[in-house]
Amino acid sequence: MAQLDGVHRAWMRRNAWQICTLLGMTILSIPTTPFADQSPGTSGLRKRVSVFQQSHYLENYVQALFDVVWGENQSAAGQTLVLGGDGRFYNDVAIQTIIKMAAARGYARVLVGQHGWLSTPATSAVIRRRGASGGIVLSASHNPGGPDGDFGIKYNIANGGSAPERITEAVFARSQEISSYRMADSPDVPINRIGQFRVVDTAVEVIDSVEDHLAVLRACFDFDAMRQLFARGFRMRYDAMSAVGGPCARAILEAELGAPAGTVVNAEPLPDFGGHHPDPNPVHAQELVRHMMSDSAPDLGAASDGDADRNMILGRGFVVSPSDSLAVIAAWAHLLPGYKSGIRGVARSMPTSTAVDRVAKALNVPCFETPTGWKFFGNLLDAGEITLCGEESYGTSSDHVREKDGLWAILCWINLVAVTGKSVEELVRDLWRTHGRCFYSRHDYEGVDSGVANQLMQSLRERLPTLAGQVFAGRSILSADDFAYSDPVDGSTSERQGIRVLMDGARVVFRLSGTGTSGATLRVYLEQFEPEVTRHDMPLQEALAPLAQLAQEVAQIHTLTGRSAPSVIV
Ligand code: G16
Repeated sequence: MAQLDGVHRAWMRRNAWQICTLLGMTILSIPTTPFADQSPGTSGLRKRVSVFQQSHYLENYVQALFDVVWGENQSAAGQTLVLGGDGRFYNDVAIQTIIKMAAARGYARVLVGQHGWLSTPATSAVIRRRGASGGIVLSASHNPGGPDGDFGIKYNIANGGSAPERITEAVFARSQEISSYRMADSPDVPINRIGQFRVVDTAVEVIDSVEDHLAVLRACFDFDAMRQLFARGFRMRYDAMSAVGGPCARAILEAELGAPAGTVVNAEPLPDFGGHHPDPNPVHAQELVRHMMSDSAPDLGAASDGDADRNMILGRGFVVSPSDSLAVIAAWAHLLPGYKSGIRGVARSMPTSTAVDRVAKALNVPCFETPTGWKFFGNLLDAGEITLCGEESYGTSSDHVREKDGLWAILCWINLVAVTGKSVEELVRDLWRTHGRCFYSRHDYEGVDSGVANQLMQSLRERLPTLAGQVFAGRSILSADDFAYSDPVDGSTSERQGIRVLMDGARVVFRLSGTGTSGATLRVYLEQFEPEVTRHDMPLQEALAPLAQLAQEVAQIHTLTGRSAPSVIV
């Protein structure tokens, strides 16, 4: 190589994998047949671990992905891939497979998080800071892990955000026709230590899994104010749920901000999340909720999920709904250093409550309503249309990365407590007092037979034109539709994104989850607006009981599924 001129060197790099194949060196071409079930859901391909453990299953998907991103038989010469996951069972095996496939594809560099760990927001931060062409996140997010749990794979593009539907759909289409995949025949890379390695012509760099993320977060917040807050005796508990958020939370909260050791609990990432269901909501983070409701509760409670992009916030004896959390952050963002010149706009997923809409209106900034799925925020963020976005499913973030970011949201709250002098509960009550309270809850009917769930949605769709004017559970329906979204930036459209039933000051939304791995989950989202302060203390489910009854009747849930009550209420 040393004797070759630049043109030849570039040609050799571009064609590295073909050359290796020709010379019978280290690239294997392995015959395979398609798997029919590789269609991705709301956020990547998620399946049981046992499904991913089938021979060729992961390899087929990665080959299809590379074929779509680079073109069939085209090399990724000169490109950088970021690779990591939430540390769940099978993460380590999948990482080695993907490193070898990336080498076979001719990537110049693969940046792997140490131990194979990179949270979803950290992956986004690494892609953006290091100019990578994309990244692979190995995670099934909040789904349980372990040999009997779930596994998942998701591709993020050069802006650091999840691949849009046109890419994920193309990957599925390609996965249905592939007949072989290529991978380097090389030993495993020791990913537990930071260092540089080589696989064929690819430089594999094992990087610190929190450094880039931390650097990005530092630019958003007033670390001095937060340090002083902890020094004054402010106390919190952060439950990392034995998932990948632990190391970063410790590095920031305990090492940088001076929170006492032990502030972060369940901080060690474990392949089975220590048996936890790593979903930060009052149902699955019960231990934290109990602690926050007890006499020894600290000032703030927080939790994040498997890949640390979701978050839950609690005050002392007080649960903050994710929709309210987004609205509070939007209302006070100008007090945070990264947003001191104000926010350009906000976005929320359609089923998320309209609390943030009211704040946006008061701030005179636009508020966008997108389908469920973080990927729909990407264009709006890139185009500078919005600064903040969030979802009812415990996701909140800003334009500092292109993913939701659990730790970012938690730091927002700590920083806001520090600079306003208000408690978590006071911040939320201020929101309600100023803008009215959106009583909001999601009722999930899990494990419904897929055929029955689809029939229920179909039946609702067919009855849509007749619903307006009808009365259910004593409430008159004003209008009903099937949410469709037209992306204002690229004009792409997404239809059939959920049934909206509107009443005066209230709303019920029906949709099927796109992240489950067995059966179907019917999600019913209930929202009741209450401007009257004296009624803000009504127990949440009591305030929403009439809407829950209406939802049952409109969608004939009991008749069609046999379920008279949801299995999970968040
Ligand atoms: C994913 C998506 C979110 C979505 C959530 C729930 O989150 O990124 O945008 O709100 O799933 O989706 P569904 O209601 O279809 O189950 P995560 O944290 O699982 O990646």
